[in-house]
Amino acid sequence: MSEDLTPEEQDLRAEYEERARKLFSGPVSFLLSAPQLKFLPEPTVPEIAFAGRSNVGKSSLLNALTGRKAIARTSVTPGRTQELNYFDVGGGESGPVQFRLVDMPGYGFAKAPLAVVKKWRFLVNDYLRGRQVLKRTLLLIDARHGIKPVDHEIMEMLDTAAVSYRIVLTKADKIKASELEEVTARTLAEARKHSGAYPELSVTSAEKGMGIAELRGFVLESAEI
Ligand SMILES: Nc1nc2c(ncn2[C@@H]2O[C@H](COP(=O)(O)OP(=O)(O)OP(=O)(O)O)[C@@H](O)[C@H]2O)c(=O)[nH]1
Ligand SMILES: [Mg+2]
Repeated sequence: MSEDLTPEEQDLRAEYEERARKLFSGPVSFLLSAPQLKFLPEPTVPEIAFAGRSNVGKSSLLNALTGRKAIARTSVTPGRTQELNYFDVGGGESGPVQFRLVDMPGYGFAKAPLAVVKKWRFLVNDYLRGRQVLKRTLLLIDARHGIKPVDHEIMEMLDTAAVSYRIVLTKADKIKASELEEVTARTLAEARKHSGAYPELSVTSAEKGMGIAELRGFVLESAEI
């Protein structure tokens, strides 16, 4: 989704993509799993969070970005990820950790017990509102469904908390090209009404690798702002 960039902007993006490719093919490691805010790591490294409805493909996208099959656990059972799961990118012999990816628990699954929903709200609200080192959030939306009311709620919460987020359409391999075009246009129009939303989208398929290199570049760029 970068048709209207100047040549300079295109060069800059290409540079980010290349640096990101190298970085993601180096060390990426699981750091910790935080069921409560008091277990978060020291806020010394930039963080990029992955948010979205349960089953939208957060963990799968994280795996695709890092080129690892199962660094983040994926599941056919909604609600698999219940904590904030942290992954270090960089580090080891390659130098300091460059940034951290945060796989968040999914929201909005029908069978969630009330206690789980409440716990989720507290954890995610507090994290998103209060985290100084959180640079950007990727808000994942299933390309088959587009933005649902429950996504809307989260977008409003992010707007209010002044968290900058980018919408990422997932599972693009599951629909026809014409449908993808339609949902992209519709979602982009909606994003442009939200103060916190980045005015561009990413269209991805973790399964087919679509949009992954570009998104890696965006993640690195976000970590460095
Ligand atoms: N076809 C296709 N399936 C995908 C894609 N991404 C994820 N899936 C499938 O969607 C299901 C859910 O994926 P997860 O990555 O576990 O979703 P999640 O958002 O992390 O789910 P929770 O942790 O429960 O919130 C799995 O069966 C994945 O294989 C994709 O790009 N294409
Ligand atoms: Mg998950």
